[in-house]
Amino acid sequence: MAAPAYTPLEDRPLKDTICLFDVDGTLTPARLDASPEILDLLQALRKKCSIGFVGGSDLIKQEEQLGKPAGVPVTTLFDYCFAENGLTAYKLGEALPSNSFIKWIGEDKYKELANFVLHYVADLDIPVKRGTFIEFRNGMVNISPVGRNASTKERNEFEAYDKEAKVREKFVAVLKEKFGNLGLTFSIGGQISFDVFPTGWDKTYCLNHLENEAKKPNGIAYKNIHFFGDKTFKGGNDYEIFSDERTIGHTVKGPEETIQILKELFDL
Ligand code: M1P
Repeated sequence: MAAPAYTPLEDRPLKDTICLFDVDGTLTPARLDASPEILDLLQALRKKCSIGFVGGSDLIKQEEQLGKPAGVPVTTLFDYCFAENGLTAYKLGEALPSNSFIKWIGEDKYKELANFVLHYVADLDIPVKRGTFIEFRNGMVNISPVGRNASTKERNEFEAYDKEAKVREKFVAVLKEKFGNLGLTFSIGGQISFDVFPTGWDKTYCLNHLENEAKKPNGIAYKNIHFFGDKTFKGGNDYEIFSDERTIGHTVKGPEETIQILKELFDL
């Protein structure tokens, strides 16, 4: 596919409508590539309204899952690209202001948090420890008592141990007590770790960019913001944006259902 041509946003028939899509499980099967069918449908939709994706992982991942199968950069496929929930953002191929965990928290407070975490891990008596107890990411830190270098077997064993010993729950309770005033969210999502990020830096973060757009001269104030996601249940990472009063939420079981709903809603 050549980089798709597009009509200026303000000239589209539904110019105050935007469709935002989660990536994994919504535009693509989990961790896999987008199909030619959904890529074509998105370009047909783009003729009618604005389109964007909002993914939790970084742009490299979305490039692999969306851009590579289309054979063009992902930033040419969507009007808005929101990687890491919008901490990295593009509008019509141009970068919008970015943000990061370290910018937000500052070096001094981060050092205090990291030092405390490493001391706490050092004092933990758990069956196995490996390496990388703090993984520093752009939008968050990920903390793991066993360490992110754990093998698959060690992961499974830690997960089973943690169900009984509640290592992560207790760790999070202590951190909330000590650093609760910083406005951080602690989220136990996976097997061996928990994520720490500023409260509100979920997928609703990307809506800030749309609000900023509306304030620009000739900027569009989107009246209808459709959001499509598969993890829209409480505790799922689509929940906050799905239930936000600024969006019209759609729950899908996978890309096939996204296609079906888009065809019905937008007469495609
Ligand atoms: O997607 C859920 C979590 O998956 C991983 O967690 P773990 O390594 O503990 O299984 C991490 O990528 C984590 O950040 C993420 O929230």
